[in-house]
Amino acid sequence: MTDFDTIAPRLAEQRIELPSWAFGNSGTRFKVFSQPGVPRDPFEKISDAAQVHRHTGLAPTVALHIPWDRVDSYADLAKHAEDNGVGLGTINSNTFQDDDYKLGSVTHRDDRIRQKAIDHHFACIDVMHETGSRDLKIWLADGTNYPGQDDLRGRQDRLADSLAKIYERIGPAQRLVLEYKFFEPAFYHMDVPDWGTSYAQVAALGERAMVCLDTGHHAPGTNIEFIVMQLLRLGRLGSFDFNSRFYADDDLIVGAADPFQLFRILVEVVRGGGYGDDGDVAFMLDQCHNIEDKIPGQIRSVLNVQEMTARALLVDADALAGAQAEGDVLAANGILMDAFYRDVRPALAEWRASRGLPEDPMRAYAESGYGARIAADRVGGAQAGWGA
Ligand code: PSV
Ligand code: MN
Repeated sequence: MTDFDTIAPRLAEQRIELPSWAFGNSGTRFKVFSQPGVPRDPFEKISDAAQVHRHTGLAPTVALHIPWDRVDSYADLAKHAEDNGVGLGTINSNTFQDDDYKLGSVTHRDDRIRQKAIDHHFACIDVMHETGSRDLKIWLADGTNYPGQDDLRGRQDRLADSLAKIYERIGPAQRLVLEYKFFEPAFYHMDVPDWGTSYAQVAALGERAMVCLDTGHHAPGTNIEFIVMQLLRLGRLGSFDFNSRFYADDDLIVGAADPFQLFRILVEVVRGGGYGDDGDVAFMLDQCHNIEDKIPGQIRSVLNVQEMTARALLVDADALAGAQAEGDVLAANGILMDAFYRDVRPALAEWRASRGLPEDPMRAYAESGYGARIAADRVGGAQAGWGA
């Protein structure tokens, strides 16, 4: 069995990007619950995100969503991030909250609306130049609700055409990452419903176009780790949007609903060379904390990813390869399960302490008084929400 000290150095390679929108109010279509101390602007979101990194050392960058995080000066926002010990990361576009996009954005039949959606991505690329961001992440709400509503193939062709225009605009060190989702908000078909469609579209663009895998965007029962393996094998896994779900796109804390699935995913990430300094996969969270406190919700999330990564690294790869070669089904499965059942929490607490981090980041945050301070200070103004 691999011992913890052997894998410990690799843990320092872990970087998990936080979504700015996780710190705003969120909810369902039934109710958005507000919480005291919620940020009123992107600067306050960054300050909150910085708390997660301060206590865990795991989350050095924050992803922005445009236009939710539009500011007058991105240089000032980047400076604010730097002053707080973090940086700005992926830029997420948004073509799902404008009346013009009711029937589609980059797939729309109307040239004007299609161009408007393309121009929005150009504006996001301008932001990327200012923030120094590497990735432009595109998730499209485009799709239809009723059979016959539109020509599926025509929409796919327009999608390809629009993406080509956007791709042409990104800089040589930047990447376009296309996220897929099997349903919602459209219910009959989505224009980018699955990894295959995303892969087909990005492969036609060029080498700096990749797929984003959001763990909540598959039909129940989908073998997500197989998709991870395949995209790494094809060299097209650009990023993860981590979260967990019981039913649909629940956006719950990663590793909460199905810890074993997170383990299986991370085993394939490690196996496929996607982890750490050797890989160029962006590990992002895409979650909402509707009823729990947001900052500790994010701390819990990055710790869940770290714990499961440690277990994935602990898999005895040589023994596993041996058992597989022998066709020893039970031994191979047993080797994997041994790593999954290892309780790495005490070793991780020690590892943190050895790096000057709190042994228990959840407790350290609670004792820091930051939550009470923002609740007292952030009075007045409009709290940020999903969509504001
Ligand atoms: C869509 O459900 C999604 O996963 C996309 O990543 C969006 O950008 C994000 O949620 C917004 O929270
Ligand atoms: Mn997502």
